[in-house]
Amino acid sequence: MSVRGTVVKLDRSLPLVELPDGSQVRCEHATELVKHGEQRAVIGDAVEVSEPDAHDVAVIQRILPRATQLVRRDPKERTAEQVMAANFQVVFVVQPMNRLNVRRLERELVLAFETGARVAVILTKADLVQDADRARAVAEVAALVGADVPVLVLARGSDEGLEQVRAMIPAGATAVLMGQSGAGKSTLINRLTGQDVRKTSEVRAADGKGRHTTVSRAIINVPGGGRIVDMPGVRGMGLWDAERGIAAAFQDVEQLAAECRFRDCAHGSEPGCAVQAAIQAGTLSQQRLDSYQSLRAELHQTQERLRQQSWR
Ligand SMILES: Nc1nc2c(ncn2[C@@H]2O[C@H](COP(=O)(O)OP(=O)(O)O)[C@@H](O)[C@H]2O)c(=O)[nH]1
Ligand SMILES: [Mg+2]
Ligand SMILES: [Zn+2]
Repeated sequence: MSVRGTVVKLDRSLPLVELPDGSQVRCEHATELVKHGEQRAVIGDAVEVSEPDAHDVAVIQRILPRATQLVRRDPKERTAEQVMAANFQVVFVVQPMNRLNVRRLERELVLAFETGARVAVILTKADLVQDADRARAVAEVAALVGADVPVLVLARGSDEGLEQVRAMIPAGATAVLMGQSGAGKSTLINRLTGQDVRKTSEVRAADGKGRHTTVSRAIINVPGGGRIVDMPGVRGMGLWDAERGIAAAFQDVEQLAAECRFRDCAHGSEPGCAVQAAIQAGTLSQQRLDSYQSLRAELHQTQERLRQQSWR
């Protein structure tokens, strides 16, 4: 006998799986799953588990196909992917407005778009910047993400933005929070739940980074709404399979590139390069082209390593 469940918590001990009756059980992986190349359940996975044993531990027999997944390159291994979360409908990319990092945002957007889920950007800490800087940051990000991606703003001491976040996580939906430590992810979850369900940490003044207080990944219920996943400890965000993500995050560049005279234009000094023409005209920044090309190069490198590995 087995039952369906959802992985709702991952920490240093066994995955916690929520069963249809609402109870939760610690689970081990069936040896068949782990034997052939580390098939482990991730947060959000739908799984089939056996009845718990006398020690209240059940066994994950099967991981069901994932509707969506967030994947990065395994930071410890150059040619392995790492799935970080599964079966969510929304990805929130969170950045603090007082330390907006556009290059990082571009990378996060590639990873977010690659999932195929809806994407929104949340700019936190609006209370820490002047109104003019705030308007500039929102405009800059809105231009970067395009019209289809909402840009929401959060500030301490104000409820603005919070309802918009809530509206994107209706009952039945699951959202994933992506963003550097210190960005305000745990704070947002606490505000959504009205409880201190996640530990927050002071950021270091020097670099604005938070200490990693939370090590567990968990799905948290939003009262009156859906669920949200806090993903702490995400330092490296290397690209794995990200063709679609890059295409979505850099639509502007790719649209221009489609108009270059040569199909394989490197957007350098080729004649008839629409990308260079846009840079000359000031409608595309050199920095954005640089990001695009370096993310593509990173992806290419990963694919190349994978090819070499499978050759051996
Ligand atoms: N001023 C201000 N501080 C914030 C805001 N959101 C989060 N913080 C602070 O930023 C620090 C890091 O927040 P935390 O939620 O732990 O970030 P996380 O690492 O992304 O989970 C904490 O000291 C929070 O109190 C905000 O909107 N305004
Ligand atoms: Mg946190
Ligand atoms: Zn070109």
